[in-house]
Amino acid sequence: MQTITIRHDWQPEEVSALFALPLNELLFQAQTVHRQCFDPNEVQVSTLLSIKTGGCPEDCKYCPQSAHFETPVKASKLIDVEKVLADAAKAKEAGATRFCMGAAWRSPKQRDMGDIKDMIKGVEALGMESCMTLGMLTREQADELKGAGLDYYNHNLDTSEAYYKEIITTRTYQERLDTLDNVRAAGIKVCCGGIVGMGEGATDRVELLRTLANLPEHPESVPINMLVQVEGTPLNGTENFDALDFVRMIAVARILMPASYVRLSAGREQMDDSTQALCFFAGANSIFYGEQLLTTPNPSENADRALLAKLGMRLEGETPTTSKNAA
Ligand code: SAM
Ligand code: DTB
Ligand code: SF4
Repeated sequence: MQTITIRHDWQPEEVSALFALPLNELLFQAQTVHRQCFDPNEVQVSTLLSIKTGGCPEDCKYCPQSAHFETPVKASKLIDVEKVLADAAKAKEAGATRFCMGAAWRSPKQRDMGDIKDMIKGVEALGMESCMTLGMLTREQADELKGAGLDYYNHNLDTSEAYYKEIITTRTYQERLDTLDNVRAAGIKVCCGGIVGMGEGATDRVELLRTLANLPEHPESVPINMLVQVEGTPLNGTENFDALDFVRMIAVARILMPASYVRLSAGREQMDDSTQALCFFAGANSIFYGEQLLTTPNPSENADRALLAKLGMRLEGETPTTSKNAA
């Protein structure tokens, strides 16, 4: 079997050339790489929960949770540990293997760290993987979360460094990279990706994927989000992003980061089955599972089970014979 090469020296022209391939050629290359590292019929599923919603001091132009914009999201405090663990148990029952907890913070406050660590310990005790996304972390905070048993930290670069300034003014790209370094140094697995459909150009998509692939280590998980447009956010009303360009984004991510999980993330509620099927063929092998993302809708578990059954796919960890989606 051909050995897979993990590269960290992707050049702009090489990545642009992948995007420019005829779609069939690009999909064939991506599926070939995918099969060298993964079972093509398996999908890893994580369930999301917003543990602290809205009122965020950051001004990310896509986000309904920013306090800078009038959106339908109602702000609330950090929710109780018991409620989080009850939701995690339900997600496990439904088939999720990872529970991802998100907070609308610039960075966690020390006073909240006790509850955060209890949530991590509780999720681990259920036998699930834990993931948190809480904003920027210092090295000390990353060490503290690692000490509680945290498996993954999600912190997205969102777009290219050049376009970042158009989207967020309250923090820098370098601060995002510094948090990723802190998470990595603490020994936590990295979940890092971005959003397309924010009015960025093709070069910004090339640069986002190139930045991710040229990190010292590839993120173990790479979420590719399609912008979910929410009333009141500055990006609401942006021209819809072409579905096949989204498929290309997944395929190039797969080729650049062969051994990483590429997550078909936000935006599935607005996508038809054929687009999602093409994303899986392009190398997506992970999704958010459960009827809510953080504040916006996601397909229901039943709808996803039906889609996976139609595609002859199964949840990671389920054997073909015990697959609940066969029912
Ligand atoms: N506040 C923390 C932060 O920004 O890192 C954690 C939560 S934040 C909501 C997590 C990620 O959700 C963002 O980095 C962004 O990539 C994604 N996101 C937020 N709003 C979105 C939207 N409307 N459409 C697609 N993705 C979105
Ligand atoms: C990621 O890349 N996408 C998720 C998760 N990481 C935290 C969040 C998507 C949020 C979509 C908008 C919302 O539901 O508020
Ligand atoms: Fe706050 Fe995160 Fe939303 Fe930005 S993406 S406004 S940091 S919750």
